[in-house]
Amino acid sequence: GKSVVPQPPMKLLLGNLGELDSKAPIQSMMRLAREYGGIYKLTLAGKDVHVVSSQELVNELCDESRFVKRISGPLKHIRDFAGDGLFTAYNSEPNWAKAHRLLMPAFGPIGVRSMFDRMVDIADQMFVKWERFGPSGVIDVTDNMTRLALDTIALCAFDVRFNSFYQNEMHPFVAAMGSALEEAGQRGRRPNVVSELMVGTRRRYEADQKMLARIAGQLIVERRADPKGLEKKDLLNVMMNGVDPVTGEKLSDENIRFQLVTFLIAGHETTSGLLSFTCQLLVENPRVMLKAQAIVDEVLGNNMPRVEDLAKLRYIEQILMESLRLWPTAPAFSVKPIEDTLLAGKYPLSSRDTALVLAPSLHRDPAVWGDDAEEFRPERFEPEQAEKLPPNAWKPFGNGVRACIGRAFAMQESQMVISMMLQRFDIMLDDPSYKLEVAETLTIKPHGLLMRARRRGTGGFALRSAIPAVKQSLVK
Ligand code: FDE
Repeated sequence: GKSVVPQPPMKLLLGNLGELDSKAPIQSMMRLAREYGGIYKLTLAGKDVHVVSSQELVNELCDESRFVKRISGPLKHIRDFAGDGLFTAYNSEPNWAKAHRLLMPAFGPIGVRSMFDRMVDIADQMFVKWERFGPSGVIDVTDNMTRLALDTIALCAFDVRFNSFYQNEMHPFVAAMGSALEEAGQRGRRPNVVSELMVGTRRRYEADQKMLARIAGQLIVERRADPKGLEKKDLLNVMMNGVDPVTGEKLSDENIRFQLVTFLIAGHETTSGLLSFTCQLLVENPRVMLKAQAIVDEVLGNNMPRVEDLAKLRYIEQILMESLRLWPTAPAFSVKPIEDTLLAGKYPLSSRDTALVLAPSLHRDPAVWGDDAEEFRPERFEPEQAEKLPPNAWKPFGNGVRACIGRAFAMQESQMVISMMLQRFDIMLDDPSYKLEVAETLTIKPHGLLMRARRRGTGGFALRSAIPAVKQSLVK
């Protein structure tokens, strides 16, 4: 028979809106998942959202013969400036499949290997800065990682240098993107009439969108004007010159502009959050940090990392996977049934319904991850352990054809950055009593995380004292 999906009590007019902290809706949903379980329903702005977080039910939602990506909530508003770019395109829009076919090879594991040196170039800029700051300099981790991730995607994908480490103010594109994303998020929670009435906010939103389109358009114009540039094999050229084998068509300038905005949006917030959470988790877990540092020392010594080294730095990859388990920086994705169906044979879902996969709660499902699910333990992702995980238990990159195209890119970048950081520095919290606070926009990231970094080999922090002792005993 059919079962009723649990739902928190509704308030007149507001439905379940009052259950969600407007500054931290994901953390509110995580709390509700602990209270109501692996599936519950929220009525928001008159629409029902099924929040799903047990592996058993998520596994069903990942069956692409029954469920497809739904563009809902904030994503619908991000279409205002990302249009039919890959992230926000409706499944039925022809530009999705066209751009997907054109860009997949460039973003595959082989394509991103050719971007390695440019990734190192940006990381080196950040670390040189840290070195010059010295051990008493306070590093705003999320700010640094955002500059790094943004400069990296811009250089690798479009051969443009934002030079974020050479200026205090971030590039105007970043400010416009940040505030447009923020407003898109707010619009998801606000009735349309209210948004229309907020004249000042609306004007700024429109100005931000114009700015994004203008900068993206400028990149296309500059590339077209520079004949040498056309020989480059970066993403921009693939988009400008590539012909889709199926339709025999090229992408339009408008669509290329949307893709540029999309890659900058999708490629920097999520990756910078991943790197920031990883720093926080490392300083909180000295055992893991020391183990990782010993491995990095063995593989890299004093050399600059090469792309071939990454295969030997599997433990760093496991650290990133474990970081994405606890704090998946794109914390949720939505699907809808292709036709009316029963979830687990008992919960009715219609094709008008939205099911939201809540990754941070899925990634803590005790049936899969055990009693120590809250613990940071990268050994979970040792190949033999990971093989035993049930399907679709770990979904930080979304699902199926609409899964993250930037996965290999983001993982390669992050693995290199964390390895280089551990190779060169001992890191510590600026305030040892700092406790993790998670800030939410469309993505999640640590709030107020301040660190210091001491160049290694010049007498380290207390934490490091274990390593010289081991080395000495080996020498004797
Ligand atoms: C996508 C994505 C996703 C899905 C979403 C939905 O479903 O809605 C997810 C979950 C993600 N992504 C996640 C992530 C994380 C990280 C770290 C990242 N991500 C990164 C990156 C980088 C880059 C460049 C990117 N990313 C990009 C992207 C794109 C384009 C997309 C869309 C796809 C399609 O086709 O749909 C995504 N991404 Fe990511």
